[in-house]
Amino acid sequence: MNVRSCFLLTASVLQLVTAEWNTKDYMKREHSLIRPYQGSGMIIPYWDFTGSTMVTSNYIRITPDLQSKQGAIWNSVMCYVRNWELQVHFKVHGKGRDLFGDGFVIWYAKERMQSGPVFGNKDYFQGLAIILDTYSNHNGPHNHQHPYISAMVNNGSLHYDHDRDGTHTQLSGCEAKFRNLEHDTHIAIRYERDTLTVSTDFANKAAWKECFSVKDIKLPTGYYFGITATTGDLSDNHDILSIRLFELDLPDDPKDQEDRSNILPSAAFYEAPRDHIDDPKQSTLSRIMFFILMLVSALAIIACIVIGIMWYQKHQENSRKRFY
Ligand SMILES: [Ca+2]
Repeated sequence: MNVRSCFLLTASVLQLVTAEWNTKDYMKREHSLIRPYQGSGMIIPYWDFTGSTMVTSNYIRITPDLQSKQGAIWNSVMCYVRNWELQVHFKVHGKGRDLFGDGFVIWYAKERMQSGPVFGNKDYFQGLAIILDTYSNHNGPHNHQHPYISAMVNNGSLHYDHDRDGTHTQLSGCEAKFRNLEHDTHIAIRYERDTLTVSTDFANKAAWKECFSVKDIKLPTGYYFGITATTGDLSDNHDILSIRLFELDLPDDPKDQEDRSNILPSAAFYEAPRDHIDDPKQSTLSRIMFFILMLVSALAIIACIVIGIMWYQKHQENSRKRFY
């Protein structure tokens, strides 16, 4: 047994001892990505990659630490697991000490391999996005620091607003310093009986810390897992070391039998307070109403003054007539 295999064995024993998740949870190989990544040649079983993505024997680099890069890796098998936990081992690192970006997103989406403006994926997507945003685009008053982890559920009608860092469409979020760390960084996305819980292990403690939890999230079955990342003027290496999907071992519940293949993704609760963008029609309408009201008031005041002056002049004339 060489040093490396001894280390790996120790690491897996440690993982078994320290793991918080149910050991009966079953890892689904067809939705997971673990070393060695490659099958024969450049093919990764069950996964496709695009853009700047580069596969090495130790990690999958979605973007290098260079400007204007965009990459993606997508699972090629639709997921029909109803209650699951996705664990991603990643590393975001780069030369930049104060300036870096843009971040990466872990997706559970209807459509795959469609590049676009949302961290390398299409906008108006259908599904769930767990956004690990390292760069703050928001110039207005901040309610959080970056890097920031947030969740967005979209039925295809919502736009991800980069200029506001998606704050008005986020379900919840937490600040998280996961960049340029020496130790391993992990994130767990758990979807159990319509509750979405995001936890992190960034403190090198081999224990999960809850970032946020949101109830009443309805996600269809038959979507794809994927990870996309982008760099712009600022950059970072966005590396993925492993992706593990576990089917949760839960007590039987008849609700799990309900057909979820044709529903639209939905969320019952959105985060408050958050930055709102008013509906432009309403805003224009209220501005017009306000203007009309002001105009009517001004006209009424002018009319009163004119009538007053006329009455005064008439009164003066009458007085003069009386005296002369
Ligand atoms: Ca951002």
